[in-house]
Amino acid sequence: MSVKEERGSRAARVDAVVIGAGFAGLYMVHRLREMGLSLRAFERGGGVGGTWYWNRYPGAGSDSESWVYSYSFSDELVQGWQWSRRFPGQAEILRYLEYVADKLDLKPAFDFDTAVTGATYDEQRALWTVETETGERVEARYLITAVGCLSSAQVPAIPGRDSFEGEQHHTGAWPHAGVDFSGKRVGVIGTGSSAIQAIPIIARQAAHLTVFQRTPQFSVPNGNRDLGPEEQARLRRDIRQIRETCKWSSIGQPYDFSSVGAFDVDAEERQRQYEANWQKGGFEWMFGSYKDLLVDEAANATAADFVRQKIREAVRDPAVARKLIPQGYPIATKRLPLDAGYFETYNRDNVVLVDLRETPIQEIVAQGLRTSEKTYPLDIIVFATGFDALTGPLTRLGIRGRGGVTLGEKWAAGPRTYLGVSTADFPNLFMITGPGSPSVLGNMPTSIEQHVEWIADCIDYLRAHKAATIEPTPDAEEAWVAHVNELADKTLLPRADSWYMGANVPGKPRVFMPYIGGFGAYRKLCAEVAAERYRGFSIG
Ligand code: N01
Repeated sequence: MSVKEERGSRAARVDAVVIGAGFAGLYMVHRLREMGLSLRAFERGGGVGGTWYWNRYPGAGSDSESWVYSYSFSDELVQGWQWSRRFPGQAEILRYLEYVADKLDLKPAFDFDTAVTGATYDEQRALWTVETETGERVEARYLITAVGCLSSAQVPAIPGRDSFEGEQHHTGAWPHAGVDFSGKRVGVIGTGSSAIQAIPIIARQAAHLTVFQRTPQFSVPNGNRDLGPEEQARLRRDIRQIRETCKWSSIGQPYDFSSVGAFDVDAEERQRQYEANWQKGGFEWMFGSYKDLLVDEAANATAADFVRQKIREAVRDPAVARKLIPQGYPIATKRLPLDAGYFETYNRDNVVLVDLRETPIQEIVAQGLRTSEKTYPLDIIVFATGFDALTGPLTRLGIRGRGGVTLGEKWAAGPRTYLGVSTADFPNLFMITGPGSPSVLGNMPTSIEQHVEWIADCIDYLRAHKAATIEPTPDAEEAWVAHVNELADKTLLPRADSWYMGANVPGKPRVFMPYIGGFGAYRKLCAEVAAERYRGFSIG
């Protein structure tokens, strides 16, 4: 049977449509199937994996420890898998998701290579009609997006891009066959997390690397290492407790969060603490050091100064170090990257740093990239320029709610949701890790599991009560949006031009999009909403 015929035989009317086959979509499909719902699931990629299907650039991997960067809902899945490294690379994470998909037999539920191009709500029948790029239309009671937060690649509109005669790739749409950098002159645009992972590796492979930096980034060593047999055994023994800690922690991680303020100790002790945590590596450097680094400017400055000094020590040429040292925004208000030898890479003879604040990009030409100073001849350009975060993956689906209004229209001044999982005038639409939920501020699998389970329970409730629809009341949504903003304003995070703020996408409204009240607190709140018969929702 051809793929087309097989698709043709699939149901055109189902209980639920799920979009996406990453961590979120796989678990959602599993839960809905277990509940006995009929469903269709669409994935624009050729296989499972989501983020890890697309982001195959050199050095791509997770900044969450492997043993928590996975599902916790099934003991069998947990015990049947062993991670090799503290921070897993892209290939290992993809293998893990393949393992889960095969173990739970999830692949047959998906139509791969099938992008959703639109979804329209029919108010009379309380049904969604989902359209795909193959021209198929499927009707469903529930529409569930599992499209990730960082899956809509942002390629800057630099004049002349199409005239470039070499290869050009965005980190988030990397060729599956890989890119051969050997003997090549490579340009990387951007210095965010993706670039900071890729640059040390590309520098070792390429003949020459030019890094085009607009904003210098703070970065902390990841301290990655192989997991030895003893650590593996300890993790297997303690994993339940570790995962339970994640579920109630502020960022879905099992860290030893500090309860001490930066000025509760003297400068010498601070230095000792920062250094000790620096040697351990990972985000604990931030969260394990002092509790007030994201809310107190002076406390934050002590951490920022520590990293600035580390950059000075790592980079031999003081002029290059000066360009690399971030100024003008508090540390970790742009998402803090973790690295393996990033700053040291600038000591290599084959690496040049171009400060775009001094010499901005003018255009891309056939043979390379021209700044206001000169033309850099290049064979390959890597766009490590990030994503239209949080809202982009949703608005591009072409979802139309009541009255034909699109999500993009409704969110023209910034995303408006209730709990980050639903939005008024879009009944029975559930967004896994949508804007207004903690999502990207913590460990994604922890956030995803909580949302999937909450959505599954909600659908169960609706079916048990023979209810046709659920959607937030405008008042509840208004209050949630205000709450999300109010919490963000108590922190330093809105101070930076970050993708959390939409600042990396020209014309995007400047609004802090995720919920920063803490993952554990959010989980509790969502549970209370459900227990109070879905407080803030209207059920029809
Ligand atoms: O994207 P980014 P990313 N001209 O937006 C620059 C997650 N992630 O793909 O700062 C020149 O952070 C831009 O400059 P500026 C993680 O949550 C996780 O690196 O806007 N430069 C910036 O330097 C992360 O935060 C992992 O001035 C331009 C860079 O491009 C998120 O994904 C690994 C430009 C974009 O940085 C996004 O990371 C990787 C222009 N026109 C990613 N436009 C792990 O867990 C943009 N830039 C390991």
